[in-house]
Amino acid sequence: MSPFILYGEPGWGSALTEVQLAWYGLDVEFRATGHLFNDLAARAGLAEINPLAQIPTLLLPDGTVMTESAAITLWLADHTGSADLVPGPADPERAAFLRWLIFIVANVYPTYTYADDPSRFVTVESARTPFREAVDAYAQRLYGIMEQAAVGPWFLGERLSAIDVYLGVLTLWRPGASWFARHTPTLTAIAAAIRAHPRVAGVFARNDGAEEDAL
Ligand SMILES: N[C@@H](CCC(=O)N[C@@H](CS)C(=O)NCC(=O)O)C(=O)O
Repeated sequence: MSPFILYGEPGWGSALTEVQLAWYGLDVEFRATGHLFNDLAARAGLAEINPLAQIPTLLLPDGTVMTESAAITLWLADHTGSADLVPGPADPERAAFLRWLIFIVANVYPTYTYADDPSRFVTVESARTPFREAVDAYAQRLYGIMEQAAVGPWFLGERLSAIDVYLGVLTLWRPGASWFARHTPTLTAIAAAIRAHPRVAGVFARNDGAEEDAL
């Protein structure tokens, strides 16, 4: 029996956690939820564990339910005692790490929450497309800010971190690979490097191409 159970879908946000579990060599059972927007039964099933019906949802070895990818990121670093992906309190990159981790989950990730299925938030049908376009444009502005902040060769500089894992996954999504390549070359290079990293390349291969750009 695997000590961790990860609810997810290939290419979705669960990949953030799946990559980190693989990085640390932690054994996990992956349970596919089904398409959370198209399949009501999939939503209802996951909602029994996570009332928001979002992925990643992770069951810890003691049965505790963990949600929120950033919280899981910090918890896994504590659990493993490793500073590989999360700079420790005395690390000079700690402040930048925390800033950009929270920037991603507080600013970038919600643009997908609101624009993936605008009908959940916009009752007037004719307003949904312009709403989605506005939210997607805001996301592009956020990625532009991250592009300016990226140091290279990894986001924080010489040191790889979980921010790079996020970039490897987020750049699989809207606005799509060609937009990222044209407008955010540094983020694109970081994403390519983490996806090719021998420690996690297999997990990225399982998740790459699975998520429709169109979501
Ligand atoms: N704040 C959450 C966001 C998770 C999230 O939005 N995941 C998406 C998949 S990429 C999801 O489950 N969407 C379904 C929904 O919003 O109903 C986190 O950081 O883990």
